[in-house]
Formats: sequence, C-alpha cells, structure tokens
Amino acid sequence: PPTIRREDYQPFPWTVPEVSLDFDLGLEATRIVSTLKVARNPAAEASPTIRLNGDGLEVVSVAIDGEPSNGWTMDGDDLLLTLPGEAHEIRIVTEIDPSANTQLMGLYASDGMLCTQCEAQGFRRITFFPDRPDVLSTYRVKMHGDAETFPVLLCNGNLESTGKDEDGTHWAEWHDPWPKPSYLFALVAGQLVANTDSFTTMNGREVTLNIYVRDGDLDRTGHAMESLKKSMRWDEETFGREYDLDLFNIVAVSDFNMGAMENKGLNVFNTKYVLADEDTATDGDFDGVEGVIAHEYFHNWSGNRITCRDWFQLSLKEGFTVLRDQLFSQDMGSAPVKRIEDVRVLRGAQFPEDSGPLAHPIRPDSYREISNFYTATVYNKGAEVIRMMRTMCGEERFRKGTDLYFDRHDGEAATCEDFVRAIEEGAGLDLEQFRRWYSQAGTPKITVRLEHAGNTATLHLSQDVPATPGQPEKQPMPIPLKLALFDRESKSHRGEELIVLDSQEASFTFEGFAQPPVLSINRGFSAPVVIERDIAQDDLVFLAAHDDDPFARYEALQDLIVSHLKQSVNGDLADAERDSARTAIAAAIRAVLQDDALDDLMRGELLVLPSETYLAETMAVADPGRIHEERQALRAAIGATLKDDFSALHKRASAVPYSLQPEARGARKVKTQALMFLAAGDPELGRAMAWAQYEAADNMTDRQGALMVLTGVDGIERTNALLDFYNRYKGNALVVDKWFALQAGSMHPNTIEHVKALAEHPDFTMKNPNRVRSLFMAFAYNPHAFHAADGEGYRLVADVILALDPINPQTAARFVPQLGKWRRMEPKRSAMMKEQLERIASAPALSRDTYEQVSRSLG
Ligand code: B3K
Ligand code: ZN
Repeated sequence: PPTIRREDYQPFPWTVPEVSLDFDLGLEATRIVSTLKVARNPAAEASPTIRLNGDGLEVVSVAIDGEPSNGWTMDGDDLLLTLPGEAHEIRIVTEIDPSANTQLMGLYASDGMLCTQCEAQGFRRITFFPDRPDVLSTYRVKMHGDAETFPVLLCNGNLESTGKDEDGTHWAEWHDPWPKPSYLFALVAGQLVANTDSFTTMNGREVTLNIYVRDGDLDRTGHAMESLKKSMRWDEETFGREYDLDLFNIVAVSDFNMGAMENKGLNVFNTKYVLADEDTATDGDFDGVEGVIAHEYFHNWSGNRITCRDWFQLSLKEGFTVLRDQLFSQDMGSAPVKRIEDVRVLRGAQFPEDSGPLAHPIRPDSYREISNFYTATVYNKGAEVIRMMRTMCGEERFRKGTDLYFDRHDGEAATCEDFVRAIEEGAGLDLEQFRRWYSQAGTPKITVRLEHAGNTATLHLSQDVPATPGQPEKQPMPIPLKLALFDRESKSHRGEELIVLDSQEASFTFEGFAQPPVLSINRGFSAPVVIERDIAQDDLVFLAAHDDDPFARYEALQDLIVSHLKQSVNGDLADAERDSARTAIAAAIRAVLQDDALDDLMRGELLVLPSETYLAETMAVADPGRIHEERQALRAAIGATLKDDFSALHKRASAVPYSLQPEARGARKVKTQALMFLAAGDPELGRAMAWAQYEAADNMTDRQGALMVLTGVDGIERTNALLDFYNRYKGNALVVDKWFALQAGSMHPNTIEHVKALAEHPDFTMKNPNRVRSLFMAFAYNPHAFHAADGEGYRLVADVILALDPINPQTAARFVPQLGKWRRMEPKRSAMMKEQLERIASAPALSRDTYEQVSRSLG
C-alpha cells in the first residue's frame, strides 16, 4: 500500500457545494442514489478529471447533467470522470449489503438496525465521493424504508418532512444547513426509543435533545442526558460556544469500533458510553459516559464547525477536544484527581508509544492507513501540548486565543499551524520554538539537580529528546515547568513559579535559602516529560506528606515506590535495604491513610501502585516477570504491615451509603483498594472480606471491585462469585463484557487458560468489538498474563490478530502495538515477540491496517 505524505497536500480541483442522497434502506440490500453538484475549485490547479473515492463499491449507473454516461473509468477502487465545463451535476447509483459489513465502517447492520461510521474513510464504502475532510458540502438526505423494521429514520441536521407509501414503507427527509466533510455524515434506521429533553442556549434558543436506545434501555439514559446538558452549558460558559441546530440526537449502538462519533447533530455512540445505572455501571463507567458525551458534544465546534484540512491535522480537533473534555471533567468533579487520572493514561498508553517503533509526532508526516493514527499521541499528547500553551499564558489569555481561532476559521478546514498562529496572536504568546512539539516525536527527558551554597539554591536542568523512527536528531523543546522550593522546617514555600527550559541546558538561581530547600517540580504535570531527579528518599517522603500540589504529592509517592521497585527488580538490594525501603513506603502510605485533610477520592489516587506497564517503561530493558513478582511482593508487604489500618478503612468506607456524591464515591474507591492490599497481605482474610463485599453490594462499583479481587485468587469464593455474577447479568451485554474482562485482566496465575476457555464460551464472538476488547484487549494489556515466560501469551495475541484481521482490520491492528514492544524486553521474551510479529507479517492478504502496524513494529 502506498505511503501518504503530509508535504504532498494539494487542494481538491473541484468543489462539491451540494450533495443529495436518496437511500432505499434494507439490511441486506441498500440502494443509494447520490447527486453531486460540482464546480471547479478556483483555489486549486485546474483538472478536467474528478476522482471520486470508493472502497469495495460497484457502479450501478452514472449520469452527468441528466444524461446517462459511460465515460467513466475505475482506478483501483476509485471512480474517475472527465468533466468538460465549469460546473456539473453527477448522479451515481450504488448498492451495498450492510449485513455483510463486518468492518463496521460505512453503512452496517447492528442488532437489526442500520447505522453508519464514516470517519475517517467510511463514506467511500457507501457511495463514490471525494472522501477527504477539505471538501465541504451541504447535505439533503431522503431515507426510505420498511416502517416496521425501521420505524425511526435519523440523519444529520433538521427533519424537514416525512411520509408513508402504500407498500408499508415510509420516508423521512433531512437537511443539514451546515457545510460538512463526508466523514461527519451519519444515518440511523431502526427500532429505537428516545429519552427526550430540551436545552435553552445562552441566546435563548430551544434545542430538542434525544438519546435513542433499544427498548428496555431507556431507564439507563438519565446520566447521559444530564452529562449532555452540563456539557452544553459548560461550553457556553468556558469557551463561549453555543449549539447551532434546533435538534441534537444521540444514538447508542452495540457494535461499534470505538467510543463514539461526533457526526453533525447525530452523534453515534457505543452503548458503553451511554447506558449507566448504579446496578450495572461502576463509578468509572459513569465518568466515562460523562467524559465521552462531553468530548463528542465539544467536537461540534472543535471538529465540525472548524474541521481538519487533511488527516495529518487530526490533533487539531482531537488534541484540542481532549483538552476541552479534560477541563470539563475537572470542573464537574475533583480537579486534582482528574489530573492524576489523565497523567496515568498518558504514561500508561502514550509514553510507551513514544518510546517504541510506532512513535510519531502529534502531527504525523506520513501514513499508510489513517485509522492507525487515532493514537494516544495524537489525542492525549496533543491535549498536553495545548495545555502547555494554556499554562504559559494563563486561562484568560488562552481564551482570547481560542476566541480568535473559532472566529477566524469558522466554516473552514484548518491546520494545526492555523491553531498555533491564532493562539500566538490572540493570547500574545511567542510560540516560534514551541512548534517543535508538533513536529518532533519522543518524550523529552529532563535531568534535574539542585545545588545549595550559602544563601543560594541553584537548579541545573538539561533536556534530552530521544531519537525516534525517522528522527535521529532533535532540537531542544520549550518545557514549561511549575516548581516550588519547600522550607523543611515550616513545610511551606514562597509561592509557585513557572520557568521555561528552552535550551539543552540551563541553570536557575533562587536567593534567600539559608538551608537547602526541597524541590517540587513539574507540579500539576505542567509538561509531558520524564523527570530524572537526583533526590534523597527522605525528601520524597517529605513531599509525599507535605506537598500542597496534589499531583506533586502523588508523584513523590510514586517516585518513592518506582525507585525502590527498579532497584529490587534489578536485584540491587540486600535484604536489609529492601526491608528498610518497604518500611519507608509503608510509613508513607500509613500517613496517607491517617491524613484527615485528604478526601477519599484523593486518598484512593495516592494508594494506586505504579502499573507494571509504567514500571517497564521506566527501564531501558524490562523483565515483566520480575516486575510482576516484585510489585506483588511489595503490595503483600504493605498489606501485611498495614493490615489493621486497611481493615479499619474498609469498615469505615463500608458504612457510607450509596450515592453519586464525591464522599460516597471516594468511600467505594478506597474500599476496594483496601481489599486489594489485604488480599495480597493476608489472602484468607482478603478472600473472606471480598466475598462479604460481593454479597453485600448494592451497586456495581462494589460488586465489580470485590469480584476483581476474587478472580485473582483461588478458592470456592472465586467460582461462586463468577457464577453468580454471570447468572445475575446474563443478557446484559455491557455487564457480560465486564465478566469477560475481569477474568482476562486477572492476577490469577492461570489467566491464559481461562482466556482460552472463555474464547469458546457461547457468549463470545469476534464480530462484536466490545466483546473482543473485553476478552482479548484486557488480556493483551494484562502484563503478567501477556508476558507469560513460555511465550504463550504472544502466540495467543498473534492468533487473535490473524483471526480478526479479515473480519475487522481496524480492531485487529489495535493489538499489534503490544507485540511491538519487543525491543524493550529482556532477550528471551523479545525474540518470542518478534517471532510472532514475523509470523503475522508473512500471512497472506493482510489488511492495510495490520500490515502497516506490523511492518513499522519490525522496522
Ligand atoms: N472522531 C472519532 C474517532 C473516529 C475514529 C475512526 N477510526 C471519535 C472521537 O475522537 O471523538
Ligand atoms: Zn474526538
């Protein structure tokens, strides 16, 4: 497959101001009549040929200006037409079989209904079209279908008319007044019911809101609706963005490749991010719904009103929209806790990407399959890059920058450069050198040393941006670092400062310190970098107890644990040293348990041990087996030492009745964490308490937490709880997904056998992405199981990739990065991982998606 390059961008020679689509809907056969008004694009080099992209389509007929035409040719999957004049009307008929569409791109059947997914290049699987984001058109769509099979007919924009035909069919005509690229087109047809509400915008316009679901799911849509209304209000208040249609529809579908899709006026969602109630959804699931509803809604401005010129600019809409949804969630709940969670995601998913064979800048330079670039780098690092701009200029000036961006580029297909320039001018911020964050991949590593002499503290900083594929040499990046210098006696500091390290090395002096201060740096995670600090264990203990920046406090405790685990994994510790480090860590955790100034949500964050994946990431070459052993041993040691403290915590938290208020949510969070430590420190006690929590649970958070602990240990409680859970929830797909995921993500030593058995379970299917993810993604991201010493985990994941690739290449390719980590593993595992990649590479007829990921991983 050819490589597409950013520098080759050319505007499309034709404009398509108006599109009209006529759908004759059927699950097995849908006929589409597409009428395009096209005109020469004055801003592009003239060409008499128009290329209309297709993917697996056959032409039924073509007419130009009302006359049937045979003057077309195919170039691969694309349709080429020669047009003599300045403006023409093209009419094309295609017919497709949605029920055979297992890729879930384009128009497909899900659970008896029809729905679409067009981003990035799905529209070309419906009809021939210039399927690129810089061709903007207004759409008029007429949908016809059987009234019983498809009672509800939805499309983008406004419903203009409906009618019935004699033969039991009916129709609806929709018009979307806002010009949009084809990737934002959507339709849905099926048996659906709606939760209907309304929202009055800042200018007093009444918007009808509908959340469409399957009959029976309606009573689980309340949280999604509340989240939508909060998002609409927040975007008005925080970014001045008002909704721009009289109707906003959301539809939940159970077969979906990702979380959700921001189609204009008709967001299509994975049921996982719509349906929630206390019996079936955890607190984390509630947050997921709120965050994704917000994300898709915010795209209406950052994505739809202003879209991307080409797919290299994806972070323009995704990075910015992730930042917007993060800020929203910070405002809706606990800001520090949300920040810690977001950093954990970045470190768990993006740092490994940035340090491996698939590393790419947030604005990539080339791709073969764009679906492979919907990555943690484009999304989450993209959000961090814009967050740094906001940190450097402050909230108010940042808002001036975004106002200018929205104002200047409304209705356009823009670039990342357009965004940077608008922030630069609107906020009055020099971003000349900062643009390197868009072009250079790799996580900068900052080495930090604090020197003290006389009354002066001197901070020595240096940065190193590691080489990444295609980028051997790097320029220094501007790194905004928030810091504070603590006085040891008073345990306070003189105020937070922001410094920007913009050269390879720099020193900063601070006067008036008679005693050496304790340095707190990268507070709030002000830059997405790795900090290597030369700091004494006692100082980390000090910061873990006294830092007033919640993120920095969390970080100090993490650093304390990470540096200990790195040493013990390397076998660098004598028994006495290990004991003393464990004692120090347990003491720091006890301080967290006893600190009355902390709320439980934050306490819960502080209690999360660094993940095995993150630990592996901090080592040049990782031995996942050793990491697992040492981390588990530390958990057991802490659990044993603090048995009484954790038992008391569990008891206190268990007395808090269920609600969605922060206190109750915090209680549930620490309750399950206490169980995890107890189960490691005293398995018998942990098992008994987990079983009791399972039985007493009146909500999914407690029930799932207890079951998670039980699946990790042997015993009759494990069997009974798994059986009970399945029987209680069978038929509820989202909860059955949890049942699969808990077992696949388990700490149990036989997880791999369990996963193989579950793949034969009657409820398992490769056709449903949620189910595939719940079993196999959970497994692939369960380090101790995936990295089994005999290589069986690698074989299993390679088998999954090969079996899934012909069915759903997009989802299959998402498994490849785990095997792609082979270069960072100890030699035995490394060789086995590489062997599996080679086995996949040699398979015939790989999809473009999987082929690209495997070849980059081996390259
Ligand atoms: N924009 C979509 C992602 C589409 C992914 C296509 N492979 C959802 C989102 O980011 O909001
Ligand atoms: Zn998005």
